[in-house]
Amino acid sequence: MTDTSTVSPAPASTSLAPLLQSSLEAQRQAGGRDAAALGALRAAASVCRGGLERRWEATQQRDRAQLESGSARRVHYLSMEFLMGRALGNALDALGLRQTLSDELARQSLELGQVIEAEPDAALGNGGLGRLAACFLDSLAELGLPSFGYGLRYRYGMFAQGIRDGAQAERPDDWLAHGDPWSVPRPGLHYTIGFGGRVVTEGHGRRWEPSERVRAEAFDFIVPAHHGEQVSTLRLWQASAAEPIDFPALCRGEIAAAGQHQLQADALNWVLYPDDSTEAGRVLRLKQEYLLVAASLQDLLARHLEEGGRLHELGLRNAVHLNDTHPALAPAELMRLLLDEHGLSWDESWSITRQACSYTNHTLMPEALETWPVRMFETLLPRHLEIIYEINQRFLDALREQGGVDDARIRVLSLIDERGERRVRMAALAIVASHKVNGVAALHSKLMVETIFRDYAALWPERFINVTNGVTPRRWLAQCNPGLAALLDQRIGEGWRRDLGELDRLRGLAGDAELGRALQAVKRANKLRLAERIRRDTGIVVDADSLFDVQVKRIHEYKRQLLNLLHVVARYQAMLDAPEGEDGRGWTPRTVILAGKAASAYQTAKQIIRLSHDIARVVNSDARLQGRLKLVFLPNYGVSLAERIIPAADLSEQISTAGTEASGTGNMKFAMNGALTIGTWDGANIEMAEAIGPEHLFVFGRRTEQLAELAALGYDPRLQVEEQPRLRRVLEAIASGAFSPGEPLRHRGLVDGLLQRDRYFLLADFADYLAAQQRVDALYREPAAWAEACLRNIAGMGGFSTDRTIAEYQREIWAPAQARAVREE
Ligand code: 26R
Repeated sequence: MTDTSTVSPAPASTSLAPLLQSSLEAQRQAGGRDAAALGALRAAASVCRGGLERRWEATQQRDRAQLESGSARRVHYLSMEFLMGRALGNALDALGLRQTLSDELARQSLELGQVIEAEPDAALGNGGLGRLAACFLDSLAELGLPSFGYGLRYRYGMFAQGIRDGAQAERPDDWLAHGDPWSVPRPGLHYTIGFGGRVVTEGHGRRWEPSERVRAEAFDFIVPAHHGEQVSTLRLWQASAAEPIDFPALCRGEIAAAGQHQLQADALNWVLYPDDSTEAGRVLRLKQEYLLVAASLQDLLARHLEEGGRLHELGLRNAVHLNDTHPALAPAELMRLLLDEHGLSWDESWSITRQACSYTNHTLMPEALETWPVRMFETLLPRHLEIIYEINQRFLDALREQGGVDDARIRVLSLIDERGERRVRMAALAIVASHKVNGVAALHSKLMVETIFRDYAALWPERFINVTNGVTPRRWLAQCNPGLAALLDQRIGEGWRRDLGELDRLRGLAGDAELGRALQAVKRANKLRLAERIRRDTGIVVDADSLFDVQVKRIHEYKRQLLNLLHVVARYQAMLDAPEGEDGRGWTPRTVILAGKAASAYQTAKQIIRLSHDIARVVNSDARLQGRLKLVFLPNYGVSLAERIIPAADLSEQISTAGTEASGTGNMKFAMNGALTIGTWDGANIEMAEAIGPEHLFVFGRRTEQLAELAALGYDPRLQVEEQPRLRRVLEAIASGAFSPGEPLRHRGLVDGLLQRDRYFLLADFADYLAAQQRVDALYREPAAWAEACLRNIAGMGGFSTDRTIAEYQREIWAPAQARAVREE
């Protein structure tokens, strides 16, 4: 283990032209346009990396100076997921090289777009939580906060989704197949991570003797600011065997055994654990979580000491943020380091830990709250279990001392769940060890303290706060929608690029008919591009003048893609009943676009994908509709596909059951790009509606309290069906095999699930959803009014930049004053 920040990076080239030329020549001879694009990508990345590495060095120096003065803390953002997507376009913009590269490529008869598209996505995440972490790094850089993101360098990313016979088929995502031109290996930087073994008493203290050791090596991905020279760093850990070959075993001729260590270490980095999974692989997941935490905290500590920091100041100068509970071992590991390796007292160590740690919750779903069996801790992390027991003991003793807590209360507050197999409650550990805990949208934060964390919030009300999510406007506006960006520059100036709040200036221009037409022209061009992509990927031809109605996100029952499909079927049936439209004004042509991955073990989600393909086959080939309704499922949704889809959307579907979507961030991306939202009163939809003006969104459905009431009265979905003939017809068609004639019972299970329980209240919201869809049709028939509403949506989105979000984290959680306040508690 060594110096943490001054390891000199590998030399990188600085001038574009010669590098490009030689690499293109070589590739051209090797074969084909794809090879040429890959070669150009490699060359361009290498040039960018040179610039990025210079900025990285300068940032480390500047950060040190800033930290020495005590005016800032370094933020360490620990996350099992970072959905970074592609890097080239972002790097070119940050470094001001886009035009230069584009010109150079033109001389070689290549287009920048092709080169950008040759880059695979870095998909080291599952969904919202991972993409949020990536947007956060962008804003940490932009705001110039001394910061490191810490994650794992998975060999395979989120699986690639194919569709075979209308069903999801998973393939490994070999994102490193053509090398990794962005990462900066830090060969000098590695730490030892232990697992298993036993704990021994040594003097007054305890010492862990692990039975297995792996090495964690650092690979840096540099994240640049766009309006300044600062960068943030994503440091990804890769495990390798501490001793790659078991030499004695090899000498005994036991070849397979000799390679065991390496194999075990490699497994730690194989693949990102999917969010819904089976028992198999759980041990691996816990080991991955510990690998992340142990390597990151050793790195933090080494840097702190190397910079001359003293141990007792560690919490004042360093913030450790837990992105959900996945890195919640961090407080236990930090305690272990301070107690066992540095000899601090319990009280000193605990105070430092609480100053450093803070935690964000990203879901209220009880099934997504992490707990780990005590027996797994006993075998894998015995010392951490002792520490967790002691944290718990002291916490519960203090409560009993205060008085007024009975045993029932102690049982719900305890870090150990004693019902059934004993388990460690990771959220409880994260809450007790943190000075701040936040939710990700106003409603979510309110429900968090009223439901899952109610008992802790009663103890420490001031510990729980809200910080509403955002998205980076660099990737999600400037880069993905250059047409709209140019239009904004022209009409409100370029200030929005630094301060998204300036979008507010559009409000006064919303009624400007010429601007409305210009916006529509931009949208139409984006739709044509998407239509081409749809044709290429699915063979389906869609009309760019139809309303593009889009729902893209992970497939999950609570997100209610199935409700969307019920609407498609209802519309299909109504179109056949009344070809001239229900009001005689004809049907507004629609293209319904779905995309998203289902967790490989999540059968219901996979069934929804299957159903969407079955409905699509029937609807898309029915000539009676004259092409006025199409349904498309675009495979392999990910960051880059989102960048293509979102700017082309007219309508954004944000239709989760009220009270279930913590925030959503896709909702923000769509509205910022001039789509109108059809949505429930849930997550950040609520704050968007308030910022935009609720009359400019299509809000529908029962609210959280109304659903609670309905449930309390004993919700019976079958009553909905009895009262609503349209709903009955839709369900009958699906259940009887109208869309799966070869296998009529194929979708019976989905329909039965709705009739028997309907956990997410699809049937209760169905009628209102259809009514809202009719309002959508009506407004779309008035292009000027539609365009005005779009402009008002964009105008209201100024507050949803992660620059605002990160500024709030800084002020409310990470600022030095927040750490100092812990001491006085
Ligand atoms: C393995 C298991 C513990 C696990 C469960 C759930 C792993 C990952 C998840 C995914 C979660 C927590 C997630 O992605 N949540 C999403 O976070 C976004 C960013 O805050 C929100 O916008 C979104 O509403 C929420 O679902």
